[in-house]
Amino acid sequence: MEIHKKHNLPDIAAWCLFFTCVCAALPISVASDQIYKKPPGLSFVLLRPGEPLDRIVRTAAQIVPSPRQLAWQEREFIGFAHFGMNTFTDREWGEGTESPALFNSSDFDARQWVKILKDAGARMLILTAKHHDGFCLWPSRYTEHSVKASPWRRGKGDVVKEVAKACREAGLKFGIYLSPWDRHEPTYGDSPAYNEYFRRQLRELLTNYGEIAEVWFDGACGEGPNGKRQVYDWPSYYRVVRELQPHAVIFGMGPDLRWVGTESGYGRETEWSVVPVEIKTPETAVGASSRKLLSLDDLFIPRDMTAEDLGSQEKIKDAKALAWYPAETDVSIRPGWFYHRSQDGEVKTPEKLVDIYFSSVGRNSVLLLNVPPDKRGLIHENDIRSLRGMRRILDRTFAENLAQGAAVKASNEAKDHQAGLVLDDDKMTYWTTEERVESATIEFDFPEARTFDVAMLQEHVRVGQRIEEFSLEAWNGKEWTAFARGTTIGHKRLLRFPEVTSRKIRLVILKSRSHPTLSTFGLFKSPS
Ligand code: FUL
Repeated sequence: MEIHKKHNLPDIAAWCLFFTCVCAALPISVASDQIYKKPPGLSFVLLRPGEPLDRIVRTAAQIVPSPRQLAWQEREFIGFAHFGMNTFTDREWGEGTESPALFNSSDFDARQWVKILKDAGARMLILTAKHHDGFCLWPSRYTEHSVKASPWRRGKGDVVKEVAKACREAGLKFGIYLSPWDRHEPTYGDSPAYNEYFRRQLRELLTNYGEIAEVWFDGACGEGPNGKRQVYDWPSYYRVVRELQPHAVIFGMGPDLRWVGTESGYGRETEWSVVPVEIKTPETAVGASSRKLLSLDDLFIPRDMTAEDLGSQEKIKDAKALAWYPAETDVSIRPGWFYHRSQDGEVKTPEKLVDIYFSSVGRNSVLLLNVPPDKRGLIHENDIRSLRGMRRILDRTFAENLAQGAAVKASNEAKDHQAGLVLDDDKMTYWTTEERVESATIEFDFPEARTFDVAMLQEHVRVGQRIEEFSLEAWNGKEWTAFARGTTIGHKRLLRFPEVTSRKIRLVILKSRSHPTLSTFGLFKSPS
């Protein structure tokens, strides 16, 4: 169990939740008292077998993101750079037999990558430090198959270092993709030996390049030269990450972030950040360290989470454990992940990228957009054009929140959480209802009629994700008519609908797992 320094839940509720859920399932000795000095906000709970559904739903509504998950979520849009041996061989998956002599960029400029992505709105950049072919973009001590054997910068270059530095200079976070599948490394398939090799490489990357904010683990696995299938020791990889970069989130085959389940850029309409997770039995995992509180890291078993419905009441009712495990949506600006000249004419249009933004960031996910640098070591002009076009549309769309200036009132308000707080710019303030009030209405009265076709809703996910169903309605002088409907909101929900002109609108929260919260409400008009 992860203990956070934040205390997001009402103290008593958090204490009880923690106690019932964790102690019910763990050996009592695990619950050593020094752990309980401060009730934590929980990102992970074990459920007691046979727990009634209403209790499970209430528990789910109180699970919160860990500080590192929250920081990641608030970044919203991340750049991805697939660059490596495949850039030069014109392939997507190398075989590991490629000569390092092929790796050579004439105009390599990491600052250009970072500037382009930052201008597009990205707040972090993840680099493929090693893809499946095993070629390392940094001069690893543990292999010769790296930039140091290449002609680029006469073998003295380090792509990871240059990209990390460019990110730091520009104020972007930096993340690494390190492929566990390695088609070059001779120890691959000899599981203990390769696990050690992989951990050493992780250590190099997490030690020598400053802050790393995300570590991306893909699950691809194959056989080594010995004909044996490699067995990855995931928990030992997580331990290296936690030790060296405790603020980094682990994506994919790790316990912090899940793959949304498609590479199209389109997330789910209904996207719960709290979902059932597959775990080892706590008794097996606890081992000898009875004084140590278990974290999800100790118990986590990676599994396929690509189904359409992951977090509905139907799905959580038989769960053994629930965790805050949000979705990251990866997609490439081109058909391939790596640069291919033949795809220069197939770069996604600005309009397509905007649609992807609405369907990822706007569906309670984080967008991870891959923009692969070309053989020169630069982002191609066509990609730049599309990114600039996307940014222009987004900037014009979100230039003015047309809900500002409205008189706001709600059917119910908790003390210090007035309805008007949804219009301030402070992400820490929010509207909520009194406990047990799980459906509510919040009304916006404008001084004059306003025209809009985009809505933005944000829950205050620091206290959990709760809203299950809502509608947006406009007053036409006689009655309320719905112009948009939705299910989950989470960190951010963006909705597009045919233009509406009205003096009065309302958000109706039809169903919520606990008293609903809303930290931001916005109405916008997209450029014609
Ligand atoms: C996949 C890899 O096999 C692709 O080459 C790419 O890196 C993508 C982001 O992840 O699993």
